[in-house]
Amino acid sequence: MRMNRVKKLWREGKPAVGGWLSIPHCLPAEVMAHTGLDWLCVDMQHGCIDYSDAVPMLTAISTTDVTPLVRVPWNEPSMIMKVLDAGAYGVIVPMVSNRAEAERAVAACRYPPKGMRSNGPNRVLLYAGADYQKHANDEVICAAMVETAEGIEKLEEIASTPGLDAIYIGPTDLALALGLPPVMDNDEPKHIATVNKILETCKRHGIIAGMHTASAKYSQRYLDQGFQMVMLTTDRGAMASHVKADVAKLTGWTPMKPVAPQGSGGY
Ligand code: 3PY
Ligand code: MG
Repeated sequence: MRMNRVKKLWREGKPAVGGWLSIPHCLPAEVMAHTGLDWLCVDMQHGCIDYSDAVPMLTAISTTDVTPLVRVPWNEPSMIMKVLDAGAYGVIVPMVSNRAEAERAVAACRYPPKGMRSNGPNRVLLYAGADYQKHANDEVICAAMVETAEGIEKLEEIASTPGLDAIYIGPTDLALALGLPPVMDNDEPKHIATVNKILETCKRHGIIAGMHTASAKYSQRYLDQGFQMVMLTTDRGAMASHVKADVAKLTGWTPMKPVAPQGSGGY
């Protein structure tokens, strides 16, 4: 089976830095796959992306060794299985709040007897190779997002779910769950304490801690702390911030005022 770069890095005790895709086309996906990142996540929850967009995006990523991941819209086994069949080497499952939900996500990622994934690899056979089913249970990443009040409360039972590879933090939903404004790179003491607790819990249970950020500064902070799955930038965010920075450099003209200035916590 073709290597899962992220799993390999984790087995070597190294971190994996990734990017986020919310633009529904193969070209930004391919461009992002040539930037040095270890993984890219096709965001079907909040990105403007449906299944027929996701498939060519996975194809574009697979022209490189970047690990293709999908954030599914919800903890729904049929969609988890469909994106894995289409070539995702892992899923990020939003809003996982307890052991039963974590088990449901894991089971959808694993072939029997470990789980309930139905056999029907499609595009993934072209990407991974003919021995895919033999290795898929070990190589496919199942990451559960902890970002709800119940998930924070039941962190211990989620982190100890057999077969779960990682807990990935959604900082803005986490902030809302803590009664804070939905800020992505967050310095609120309550937020920092919860993030630290999730990291410590993941380490104790021998699973990977993942964090979503909106800047290199915060990515570096979480890497230094020991997060092994860190999201650096998004296609949409990178495009907007790069153009805005260039616009600000020019003199001798008056740039248009943006109609919708980007707030915090956007994608
Ligand atoms: C959040 O901030 O809640 C996320 O899910 C980030 O993707
Ligand atoms: Mg979220």
